[in-house]
Amino acid sequence: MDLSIIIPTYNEAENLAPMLAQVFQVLRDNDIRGEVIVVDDDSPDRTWELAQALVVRYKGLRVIRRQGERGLATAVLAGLKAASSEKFLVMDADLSHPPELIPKLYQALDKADISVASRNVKGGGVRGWPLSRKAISWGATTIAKLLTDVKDPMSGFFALRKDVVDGVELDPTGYKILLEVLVRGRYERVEEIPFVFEDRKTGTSKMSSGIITKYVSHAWSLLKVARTTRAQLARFLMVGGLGILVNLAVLWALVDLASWNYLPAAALSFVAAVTFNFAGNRAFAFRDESRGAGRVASQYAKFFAVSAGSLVVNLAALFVLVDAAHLWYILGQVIAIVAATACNFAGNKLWTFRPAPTVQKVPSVRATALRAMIMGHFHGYEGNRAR
Ligand SMILES: Nc1nc2c(ncn2[C@@H]2O[C@H](COP(=O)(O)OP(=O)(O)OP(=O)(O)O)[C@@H](O)[C@H]2O)c(=O)[nH]1
Ligand SMILES: [Mg+2]
Repeated sequence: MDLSIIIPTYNEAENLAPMLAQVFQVLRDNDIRGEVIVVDDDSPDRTWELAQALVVRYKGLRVIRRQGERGLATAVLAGLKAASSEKFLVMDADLSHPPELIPKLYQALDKADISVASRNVKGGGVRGWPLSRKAISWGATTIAKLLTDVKDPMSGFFALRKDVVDGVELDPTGYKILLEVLVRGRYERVEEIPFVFEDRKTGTSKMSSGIITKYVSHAWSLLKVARTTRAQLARFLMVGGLGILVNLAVLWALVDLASWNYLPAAALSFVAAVTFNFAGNRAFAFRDESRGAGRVASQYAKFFAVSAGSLVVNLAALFVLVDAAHLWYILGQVIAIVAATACNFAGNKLWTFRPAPTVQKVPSVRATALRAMIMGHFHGYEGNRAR
């Protein structure tokens, strides 16, 4: 078996037969040995019954009828679990996704781990969408850009190798399963293949306002774990924002409750905020899971140095902007804060929380041979032979 095609359906009785005819035709024409898994959530229009009736016509058609469960993402996951090949493809049943693209997505997996039918690369697009739908899609994609570099992470038409998701815990509450795979999956290369999304011709849409709120909460849960620098920066800024509150709260408590002078109080509240930011950035922004008191202490020292350095950058920039460039000091301070924050982020990303070197790789045969030759040369004998 070369490819497992997963098609989630809900009330797609009108589309399913022509859709499957096209899919199996494409597989035959391209010599792809494939299975098609229809995952239906007990549709009221009995799509599952129609699918089961078609099993005799199409060898390779399998039907999963889920009862008492509803949801696109969980349906796709159920299909992935049941799939029996090493390569998976996911597509909609409503003929929005042209089956002719299946071979391209499949072949792309020779070089890539994930292939995406993309509306947002040259040659791709959407046809027949009203402006409101385009606006929603644009908003959702903008949020998603924090999470991944893929241009169309909202696509429902994509293929992947099994190892990308094997053993990876996916969160089935999400609606956009590709986005989930892109954030949590294990992969190196993604290829995007342009396609034009056709609006569904028949059947009813499952788009609703509930889907938007669900999407926002899904994106939020992914933002907490995404590995892109943009996501790290977003989390870093959130921690920093809370850090300002910690600073002010400690300052207020020391001055107002403990009657400290405001200057030593400010020094201590700076230390408190840096400590808070350190913990928040380690756990949340950079998700550093390294252990050991020594490592944490050295990270804390580095973090403190970067924070102090950023303060110096802030003051130096402010001085230059106000004194030399004659800017209004408030505007100067805004620019100086941006510069200091950038230094702070870069310093901590590249130095404080730089991932610890992973376990050394097993040396390659060639490297070992080369080393033996060099050592042999130095010691006056050739490799291990003369021993
Ligand atoms: N099994 C299952 N399939 C679903 C569910 N919701 C949607 N689908 C299927 O998932 C695919 C995509 O859903 P669509 O309703 O077409 O979503 P969309 O493409 O964003 O929006 P429209 O094309 O405007 O309806 C279709 O094949 C649906 O039948 C669900 O809860 N369970
Ligand atoms: Mg659709």
